[in-house]
Amino acid sequence: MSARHISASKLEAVNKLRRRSVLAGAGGLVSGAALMGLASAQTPPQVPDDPTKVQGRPASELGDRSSFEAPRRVPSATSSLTPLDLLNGIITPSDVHYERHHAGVPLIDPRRYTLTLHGMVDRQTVFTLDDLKRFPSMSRIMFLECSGNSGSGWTKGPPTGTAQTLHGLTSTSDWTGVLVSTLMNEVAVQPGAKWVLAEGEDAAVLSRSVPIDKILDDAFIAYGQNGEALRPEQGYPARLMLPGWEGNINVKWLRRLKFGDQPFETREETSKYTDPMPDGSARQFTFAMEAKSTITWPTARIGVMPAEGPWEIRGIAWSGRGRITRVEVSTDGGQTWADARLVDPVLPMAHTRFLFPWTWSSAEAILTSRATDETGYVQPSRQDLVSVRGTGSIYHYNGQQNWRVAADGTISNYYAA
Ligand SMILES: Nc1nc2c(c(=O)[nH]1)N[C@H]1C(S)=C(S)[C@@H](COP(=O)(O)O)O[C@H]1N2
Ligand SMILES: [Mo]
Repeated sequence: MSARHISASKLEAVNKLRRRSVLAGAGGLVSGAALMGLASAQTPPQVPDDPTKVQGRPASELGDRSSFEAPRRVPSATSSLTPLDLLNGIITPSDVHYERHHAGVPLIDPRRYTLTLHGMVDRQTVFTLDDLKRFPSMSRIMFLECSGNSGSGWTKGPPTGTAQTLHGLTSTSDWTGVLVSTLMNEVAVQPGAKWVLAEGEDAAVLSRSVPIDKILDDAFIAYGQNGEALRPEQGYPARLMLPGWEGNINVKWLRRLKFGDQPFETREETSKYTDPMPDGSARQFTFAMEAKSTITWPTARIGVMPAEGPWEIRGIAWSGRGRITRVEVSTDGGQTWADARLVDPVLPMAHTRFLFPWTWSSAEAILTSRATDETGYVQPSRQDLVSVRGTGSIYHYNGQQNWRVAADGTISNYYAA
């Protein structure tokens, strides 16, 4: 029988059942509020018994989330973490995009904003924001990731770590802007130019050197994010985007690009953002973020498995070197692996969702994911990563991470001995 032809008495019975199950679920809702990212359980919104009997609220100028939902970043003074374990899909809502500011968020008037291209060019040029928007535009869905993301893996992070607190310095947006190569046509870059200095207009005057090949390949200046203007936290009104490369070099509040014949050796590429190696040397200019993945459900955020039986393990994987081609999941601490299903769209240099059916039988399980990208690179175990890199680094950690589900259902961030 179709819903349209359902009898009045049957409808009444269904509604009664629904009301009862809502009440039965109420206890679970309170304890589950934090883990589901629900708004404060102490002040539940007033909901009618039967929404079909009262007029709903009218349309509005500006929307807001359901008052039952409250995904939040976890902020410190200088950065904030995306709640990866509370999100669906691959696009990070702009208001929970992770943040990393070296000297706070500057306030820049878009009417006075300019971007200057100079140095080894024939025609030094100052572009206004309107100028940038007038050029042929492009859009790209791509992740940003701070090279410090997952850095607690070097020292072994806390058992209470969640996908958000361990890996939340990464987000994916749909960015719109103009290719830097388009602007380069305007200024006539000289043949000897090999590096480009990108400089921000914040109090950190953050600056980095970018090889010209990357600039010519896919670098762009973004002024749009997820259908609206860039958020101030993401570099309003315009920032440099270097697909797949460490967050730091994606200079926000971009005010100039200077073309030169060698790297500029700025603070952020000498004393910072280099990786000490076990032999006493340091890696410099490690731009691309290597393949990584994390299970986003279940994680320590939910504390304990809700029940035994069938569940779907969910997660995200990404690589700064292209598409994710495979994600494997292990439920026995890496002894055996099986392929997870990748969810379309699978885009280069973007978060990619993976799903893995699993039955929890009230026994201990160690859940791990490992990503492979289109170059064939496989995300290493922590042990394999440390055997090459030592433990002296703070940046560029991409080791596999484990969630231990104890026999009593308790979930924790786990490291093999
Ligand atoms: N001008 C400027 N650009 C900047 C930064 C900054 O502090 N100032 N932080 C960098 C770092 S370390 C990272 S990880 C990314 C963070 O980008 P987001 O805040 O949009 O996530 O921006 C980079 N670009
Ligand atoms: Mo960063």
